[in-house]
Amino acid sequence: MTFNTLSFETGADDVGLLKISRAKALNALNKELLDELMTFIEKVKQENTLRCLIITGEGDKSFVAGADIKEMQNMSPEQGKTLSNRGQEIFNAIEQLPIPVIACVNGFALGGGMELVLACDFVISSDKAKYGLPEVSLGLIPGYGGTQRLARSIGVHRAKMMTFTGGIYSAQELYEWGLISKLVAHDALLEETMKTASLVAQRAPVAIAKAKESINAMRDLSLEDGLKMEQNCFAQLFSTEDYTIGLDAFIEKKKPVFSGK
Ligand code: DAK
Repeated sequence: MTFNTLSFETGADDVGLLKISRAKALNALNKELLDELMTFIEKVKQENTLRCLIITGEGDKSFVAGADIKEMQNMSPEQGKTLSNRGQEIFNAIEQLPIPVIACVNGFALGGGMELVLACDFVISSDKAKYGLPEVSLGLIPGYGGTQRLARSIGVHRAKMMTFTGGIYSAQELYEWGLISKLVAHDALLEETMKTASLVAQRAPVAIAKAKESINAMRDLSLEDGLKMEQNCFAQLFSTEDYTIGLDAFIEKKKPVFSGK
């Protein structure tokens, strides 16, 4: 896959590394980038060869500095709605991928960049990264899911503080508030993220997909319905090849090599 605004490589254990690559604009999400991101996510889903996907930003300074502000000038409410719809569609597709997606946050994660982080399954962050939703400084609000996903991640009151101040918050704060799963020294970020991704990639893929489906559904279900959903996902795994491989390997004291079936 070749793109103008993304770069991609596959490494050991079928871990994919996607870099958002518009370094001259601090990796801001313009239309071309959003279109390429959607194409990329659709291909990942269709080809079904990756075991884990890492998303990071090119360069040393920025993950994604938001939606491209220069492209958002002079828009009508209809155009705003179309843009918001497109961004939400792409971030939903990331959230619903059957493989784990790790945000590897190497610098500024602002506006749409913070919303991209929120669509990922978990977050490994440089201790130098900075987070924020500055949209209200531009007379806007987050339009790619930020008003919905942030509160579900760090709680309503902190989400409102971040959104209403439009301020920039440190990685340490976001770690304490639970958004960041692992906080690492800036220079060790990629190596640490690769290690975690590699661990995830060696686990049973269908089991991970079912765990992701069940955890994601938790937000919209009562505990009772969520527990039923968990039961169904759990039960379905007993018909997989990986279940046999996993249990046999444990009993034979071997390392399981999962087939993903
Ligand atoms: N868009 C376009 N270009 C950007 C950009 C952005 N978000 N962020 C940075 N750049 C560009 C700068 O214009 C500059 O380009 P040149 O002037 O060199 O051509 C280059 O990147 C380097 O940036 P700086 O020179 O500003 O670098 P500094 O280190 O001085 O500052 C900064 C870094 C991240 C603090 C600063 O660049 C900054 O404040 N950037 C804007 C951050 C921001 O406000 N992000 C949120 C964008 S708003 C919606 C849908 C979506 C959204 C809202 C509504 N609906 C449809 C309703 C989402 C909105 C956003 O994400």
